[in-house]
Amino acid sequence: MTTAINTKLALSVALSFIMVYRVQGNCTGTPLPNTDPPWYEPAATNTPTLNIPKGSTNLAAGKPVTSSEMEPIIGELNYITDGNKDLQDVTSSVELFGKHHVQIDLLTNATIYAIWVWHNNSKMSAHLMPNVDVANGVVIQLGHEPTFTNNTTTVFNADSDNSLGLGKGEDMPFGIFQYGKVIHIPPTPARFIRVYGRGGKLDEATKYVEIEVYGKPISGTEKKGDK
Ligand SMILES: [Ca+2]
Repeated sequence: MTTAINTKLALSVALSFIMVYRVQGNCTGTPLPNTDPPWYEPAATNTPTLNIPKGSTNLAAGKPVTSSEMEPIIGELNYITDGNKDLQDVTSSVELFGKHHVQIDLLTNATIYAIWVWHNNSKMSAHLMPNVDVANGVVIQLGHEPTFTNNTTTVFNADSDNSLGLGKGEDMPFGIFQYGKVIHIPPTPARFIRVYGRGGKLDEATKYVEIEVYGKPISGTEKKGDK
């Protein structure tokens, strides 16, 4: 009888020890590595390097901006090319909702080498920490006419489920932070640039702070604009 009790007691103590060990292991052990592939590209945490031919400039500076949404939720469309990239400044960015595009007329035919896009989140807080919000489904097209009906080139497509109807893309969504996202492209002739969006990780709002388009004008093709 005593032997049976001792055996039972020993088993109980052993079980308790195992339970304590497991609990402690769960609390203080090394976390298991997250093996899920990243679904977005983390934002740059320093100013990115712009690899463009000598003599290239930001051809979008001060150029006219139009959109599929003519009444932004907050801000004015021309904030996208006004040169103000301060994420904390409420007059630096324009907010659009749902599926949309913004379009810049470079007012010249040009050869384009890179596009640099700055987003914010709808709370104006993307300067505090990278990747709190992620730009989803961004598609960038270059074209020669404002309607983008012919001869357009898609140079970036992160719309993985084709929710914008422009075809599925293989590019990654990207984290939002103050240094923006640089997209280098093969030299591409264009006059117009369209940037599509459909919100971010946090909500369906897209907030554009600035879009820069780096290239070289093709001489003799400059047009007069409102600005
Ligand atoms: Ca701006």
